[in-house]
Amino acid sequence: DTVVVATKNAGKVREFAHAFGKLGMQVVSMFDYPNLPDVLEDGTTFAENARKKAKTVAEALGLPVLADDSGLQVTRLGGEPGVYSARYSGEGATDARNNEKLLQELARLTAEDSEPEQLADGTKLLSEASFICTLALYDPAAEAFIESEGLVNGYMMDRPRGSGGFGYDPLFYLKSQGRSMAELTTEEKQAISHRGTALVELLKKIAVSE
Ligand code: ITT
Repeated sequence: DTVVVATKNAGKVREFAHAFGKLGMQVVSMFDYPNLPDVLEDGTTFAENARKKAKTVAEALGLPVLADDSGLQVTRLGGEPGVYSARYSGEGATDARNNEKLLQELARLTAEDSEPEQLADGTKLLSEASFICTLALYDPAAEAFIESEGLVNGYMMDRPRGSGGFGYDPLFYLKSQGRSMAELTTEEKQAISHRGTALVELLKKIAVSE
């Protein structure tokens, strides 16, 4: 009834706790295992990093462990920040600094684009973008992975909107919702997000493998 998630990201913990809570399961995270060493995320793909986090922690604990590697890809920034999403603003990166850095990069795009698409309130949509989430579940007894991926498409805005979610959510606009990702409830975000989609996919694969 307990799922170990190899994450130190409080936003991810909240979303996994919400999703697994609905299935009657509890989530424990790396906040509950403060003595485990950090996993160096040096992979070149989301999948590689997710596998590395899941396997390292699963072998340390001797339990099956789920890991999430995710990020934002901005089309007009050549897919950046991508696998560097968490470290976009450099040493000591925080969500706030990463968003600040992204807004600076987007401001450059505004200068290039004289007629960006605008919302009714004047917010500019500066680039297409996607959130991507790769999940890896590693079972050390079986020495086997189950993996899944989810993606959601949207647009980068020139100013933040909303206070929900985490990370880059306040800058990510969803035309289908007429709102930013940070203006959705956890439940609404789960229904459409990269993480929600990846989780549904993973649960299907687990059901098939059992
Ligand atoms: P763990 O590795 O401990 O899980 P992390 O924050 O380092 O935590 P990642 O390496 O996967 O996680 O980096 C993900 C980055 O992408 C991070 O900057 C997040 O803020 C951002 N991100 C991921 N999912 C997001 C979401 O649903 N909404 C907004 N930003 C998200």
